[in-house]
Amino acid sequence: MEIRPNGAQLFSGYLNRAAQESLRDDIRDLVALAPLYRPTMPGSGKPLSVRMSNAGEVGWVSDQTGYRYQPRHPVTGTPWPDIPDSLLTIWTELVAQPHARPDACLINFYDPSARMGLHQDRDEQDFSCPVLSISLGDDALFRLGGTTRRGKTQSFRLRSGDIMLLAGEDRLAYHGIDRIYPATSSLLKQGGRINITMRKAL
Ligand code: MD3
Ligand code: FE
Repeated sequence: MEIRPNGAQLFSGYLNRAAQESLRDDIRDLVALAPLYRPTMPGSGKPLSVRMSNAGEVGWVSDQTGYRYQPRHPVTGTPWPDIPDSLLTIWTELVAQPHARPDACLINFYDPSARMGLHQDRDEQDFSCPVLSISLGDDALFRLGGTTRRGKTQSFRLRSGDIMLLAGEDRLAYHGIDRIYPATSSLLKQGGRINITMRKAL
């Protein structure tokens, strides 16, 4: 479903339970190789509440010196693992532009108290390439605004198995996660929420 003309599309319930379980297991294997770490804010060095890891040629990292894409894990120093085929298949199913291939896959893990403030994703080279986002685990309250910080915003509840495609004008929309609804999914034994985003960063 188009949630905005020429912009964000929400595929509610795109992944069935078996597909969610299989992706969950792929993410478990991935974070065994590239452990979740807690990024810090540029400037202040304040820790984010979301823990992160990546797959792909490059991964998005944040530390006291800034935000950037880099080829190695900031804590272990190891190259990021490959993006699992299961994720590349989903990209191929939903992204029309045949030349666009994701080279970065960011894994965000939210415990029940984690949030993500309103921000734009502007660290990628080519904003004409869409971002694909997959939600797993507990429900989240997602907020989508316009391309300026002080515009109207709309809120949506994202559930396990939902996929959002951010293309067109909404590729540069402000967005954030206001809250997690604890214990709303049984997918993750320890609770919490995983968000996977695939992008072309380079
Ligand atoms: C709108 N992730 O990884 S997913 C992010 O749930 C991020 O973890 C949130 O913001 C999360 O950068 C929101 C939906 C989403 C992802 C990327 C977008 C919305 C977006 C990029 C541009 C515009
Ligand atoms: Fe974002």
